[in-house]
Amino acid sequence: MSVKTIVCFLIICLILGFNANTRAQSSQPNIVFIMSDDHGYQAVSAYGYGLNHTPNIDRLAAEGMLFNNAFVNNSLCAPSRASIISGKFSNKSTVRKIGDLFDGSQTTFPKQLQKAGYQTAFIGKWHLFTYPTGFDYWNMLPAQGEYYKPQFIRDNKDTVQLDGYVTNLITDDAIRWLDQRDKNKPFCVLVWNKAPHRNWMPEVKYLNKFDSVEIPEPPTLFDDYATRTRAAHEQKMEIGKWLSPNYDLKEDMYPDGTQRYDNMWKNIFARLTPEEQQAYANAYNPKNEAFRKANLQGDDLTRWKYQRYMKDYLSTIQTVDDNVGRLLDYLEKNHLDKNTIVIYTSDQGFYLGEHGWFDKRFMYKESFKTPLVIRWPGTIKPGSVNNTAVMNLDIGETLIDAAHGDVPADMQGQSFLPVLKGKTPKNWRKYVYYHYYDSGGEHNVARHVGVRSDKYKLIYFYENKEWELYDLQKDKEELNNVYDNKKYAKVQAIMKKALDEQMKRYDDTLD
Ligand code: SGN
Ligand code: CA
Repeated sequence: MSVKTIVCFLIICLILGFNANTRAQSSQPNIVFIMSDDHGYQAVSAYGYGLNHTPNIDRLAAEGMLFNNAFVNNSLCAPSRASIISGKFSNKSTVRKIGDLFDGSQTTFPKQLQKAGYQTAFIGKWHLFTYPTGFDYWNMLPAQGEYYKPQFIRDNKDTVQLDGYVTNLITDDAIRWLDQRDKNKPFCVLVWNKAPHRNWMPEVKYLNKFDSVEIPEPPTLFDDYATRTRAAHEQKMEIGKWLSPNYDLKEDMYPDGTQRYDNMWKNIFARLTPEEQQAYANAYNPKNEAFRKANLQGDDLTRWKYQRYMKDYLSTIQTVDDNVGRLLDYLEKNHLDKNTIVIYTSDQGFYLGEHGWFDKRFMYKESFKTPLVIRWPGTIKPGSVNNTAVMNLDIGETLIDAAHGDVPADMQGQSFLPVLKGKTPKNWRKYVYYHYYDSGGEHNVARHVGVRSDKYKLIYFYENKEWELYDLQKDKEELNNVYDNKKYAKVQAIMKKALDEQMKRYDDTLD
């Protein structure tokens, strides 16, 4: 063989090898899907609200795409999760309300990824009341899970209780699984946090994180719901009225246990080690002492509660962000970052004092819209900001699409892979359909359906037979209900027709 032949042969090998490599690199990306519980977009600093600083989630946004219009179909934990996993609206996902049993025999996106050759894992808060299916490995929190010394149910159904703080433990296990996975297969790992869900228990190191700052109040903290229908007046989620002194606001580390929330707090506090309890007492007692002395009343008291609520809530997010950073570092150190899609989102948005509220459930923007940030080097242009109306139930189809798997016919979302590539398809949805089914109960939010277009939002509280219509361009805070306003007669008719069409399309009814 001449030298020339050998050189040619080597070059051909190199080209073939390079091609095989790039094929392997780009054809089936790995997936790290991080989701938190009740993380409002206002508390992701990349969204620009100035409440806190989340450098690691922001890094994903800087290197990937931030979605300004990501919505959920039903702003409650279990229903949203069921829709994400199954790619279906609540009437088809089998979970309309918390406590409904998720039918794990249905088609789901993790199962489709498995069929496409992926190894899949689930770690963290599941909350679907049947065991996960479609995962090669799972390790879930029972029900809502606990912040401190949490129990986990492993995929062999054993329950173990671990010392430590839940957000760190979930990521520890995700990293452990990543380390021992089959390195010849693409992977998809769901890392689903409990934080920042109520009752907002910060990690000890962040107990004093926001002591010296004043969290800016939203302009609607003292909303009077002037133009709204009954539902907004009758809810039970006002910060001033419905947050409990100990369980929520940590006003007393050692309550006497006579109230329901006292007992809940006592049980939770008992999970902390003596050192952690001492750290909590040290952090809160002086502030609580000053609070008692001030003897605040009325709006001043609400303002204080807002500060306490927000500081605890934001502190729990600090640990979430740290753990996003740990996962990103892991990917980089293991040379996985280039060929891995990383998603950060929440099961729904959350009220951070807007309209005077905590919690979610309503189709108003703070709980309807959810944070969504996706990084995928080589496919998503770094620093992209996207305004396409995407939904929680699109994520699964998008991932199947990215993995070259088969999208099952019964999934009802739309793959937004083209959007990630910078092009929104012409036939993209014009309306986002919403249905909240869980009436009464803890926060007393009436059932409602609705549609949102780029310009308007129509909501029908069907238990009350009352309608609301918002002009989203003129009324960004959705404060002025223009339903039955003559000027909007045409819009009203169009939106009502759209609602009918959406209900028919998704085979949904008002029951
Ligand atoms: C618990 C909370 C509620 C919350 C629901 C649903 N109360 O019941 O405030 O709305 O979870 O949250 S608590 O007193 O038990 O903390 S969800 O994220 O699971 O939908
Ligand atoms: Ca939730």
